[in-house]
Amino acid sequence: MALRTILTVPHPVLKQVSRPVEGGVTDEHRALMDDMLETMYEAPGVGLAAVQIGVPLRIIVMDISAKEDEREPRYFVNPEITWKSDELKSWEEGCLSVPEIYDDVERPDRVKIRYLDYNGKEVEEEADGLFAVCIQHEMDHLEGIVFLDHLSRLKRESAIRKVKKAQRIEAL
Ligand code: K1U
Ligand code: ZN
Repeated sequence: MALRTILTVPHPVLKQVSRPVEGGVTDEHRALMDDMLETMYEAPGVGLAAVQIGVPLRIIVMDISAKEDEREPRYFVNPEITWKSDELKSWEEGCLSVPEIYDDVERPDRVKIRYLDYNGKEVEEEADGLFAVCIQHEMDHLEGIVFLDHLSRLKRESAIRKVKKAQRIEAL
């Protein structure tokens, strides 16, 4: 396993639409998911899309258990949302590609999803709470969308300026 670099806004790769995994989940995809998970835990974060480490494939890893000693990693290959609740909920979101910036985003409260797991098995399940927020946030990444795109232009531009400034200071 290896730690990968997480791209930050406004990196152009974060705007790419990720391509589906074709021909099933292979050892190569599993090695990528292992690296993604290690990178996510180290950051630390609760989710990560492959495009955030510069690989525009429809793969997401997640662990919303919030217990360091009892990890519950989850893997989503080619995820699809098959149903969204009409009820919306606002949640304060963060993003490893937009460090130190948090803001409220309104999304469907519950969603049903279909995906392939780590072993390539098809799974269908319903997500609510942080799981619903996180899977929708990560699936946005697969479409080249970051949570800032749900905010006003003023907030988005201010956030990007802050991230760029922090990077300039870090590089000194
Ligand atoms: O960059 C990402 O896509 C990951 C992001 C996922 C997310 C979190 C909260 C709401 C929506 C989406 C993060 O993990 S941000 C960091 C974070 O939430 C966290 C960090 C340490 C402990 C617990 C949470
Ligand atoms: Zn994110």
